[in-house]
Amino acid sequence: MKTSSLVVIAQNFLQNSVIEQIKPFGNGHINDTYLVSLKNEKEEYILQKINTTIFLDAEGLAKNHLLIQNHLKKEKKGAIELAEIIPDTIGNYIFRTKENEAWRMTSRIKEAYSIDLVEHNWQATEAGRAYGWFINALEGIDTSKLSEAIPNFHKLSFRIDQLNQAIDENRAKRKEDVSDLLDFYKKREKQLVEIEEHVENKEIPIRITHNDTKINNVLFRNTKAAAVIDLDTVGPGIIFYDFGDALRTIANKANEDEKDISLVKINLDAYSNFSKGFLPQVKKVLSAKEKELIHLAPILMTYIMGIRFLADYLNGDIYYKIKYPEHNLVRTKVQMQLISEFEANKNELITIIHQYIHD
Ligand code: ADP
Ligand code: GN1
Ligand code: MG
Repeated sequence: MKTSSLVVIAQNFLQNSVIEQIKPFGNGHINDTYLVSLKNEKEEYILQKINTTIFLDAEGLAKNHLLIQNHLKKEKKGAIELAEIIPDTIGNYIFRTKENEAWRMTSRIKEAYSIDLVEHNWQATEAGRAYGWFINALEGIDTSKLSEAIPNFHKLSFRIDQLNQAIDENRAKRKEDVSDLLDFYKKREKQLVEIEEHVENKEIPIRITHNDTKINNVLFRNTKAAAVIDLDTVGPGIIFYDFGDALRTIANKANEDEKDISLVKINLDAYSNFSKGFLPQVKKVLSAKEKELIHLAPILMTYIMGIRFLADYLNGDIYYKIKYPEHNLVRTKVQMQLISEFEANKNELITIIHQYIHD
């Protein structure tokens, strides 16, 4: 994108400021994110082009953001920040260009940074504290006012249907490369889909959850979690989604897209430290069924992401941003290996979790 047109777009939100620089920022897979700095002003801003093939209702996202922002202002303890959404000149929270692109601006969380890999135990504990705080803080929000950005987002049976469709269509003619992966995922399908039955019969309750708790959606300041960002998917969900998806990136010693699969190893210390930060905050609300099955949450979420990357590879890379043709294949292989690691350490992981959910 040309900087000149970015400046024009940014100026719609910051009419009284002189823009000094706009540069690409962060490692998100969905939206286009830019950091905006100003002349003679310390405040910085985040400008994002919303991916409207994925998020069909950008204005709905902004409404959700405002609702969450206003609700959390009342929540004092924990002091985890959110990025404030900023209106444009005429008071809209989404600026539409002539081409109907959807842009939004938020405040940059001051002196904060994100990480893609956990290197210190405190990072895992702090991420757990932040995401656990977030779930508690969302309690009491009027759910009828919160629109579901992507329906069935973490519904496994829906994701399996999408994978099956991708296999049938074989659009990118890649099916033959992935038969081992398909066997691996097929074998685990039944046990994980059973979790849905417990949701349907309400043994596992629906709450408001973040639904995209990878490690780079927590921002740190010095050695503390400062903010939870990327609120696009906040909506109805189960605690397993947030606990599990966070551990998918936190308890992996390698990156989500590590090409050397031998480096994909479980980080037990990070698993334990995240659990220590997260579980004590939610244990009082966990049902008996949740306590019984929560150790499956990291496998469930790693599985869901694994088959989503795989389906996207089969579809010819139409959903996630990729940097090279095999990127989604690498990502799904990493998820597969991490699931094997979780399985191989099952008893130890259950022991860790029990330590934090039982008195
Ligand atoms: P995506 O949906 O594409 O993942 P995010 O909203 O997560 O987009 O933003 C991508 C990255 O940009 C984040 O991982 C983070 O590093 C950075 N970022 C986004 N918003 C902020 C913010 N308000 N303050 C500081 N950094 C941010
Ligand atoms: C996407 O937006 P980002 O990069 O934080 C995806 C998540 C996946 C993640 C995998 C809306 O998250 O569901 O877990 O990539 N978000 C959407 O890295 O699909
Ligand atoms: Mg993100």
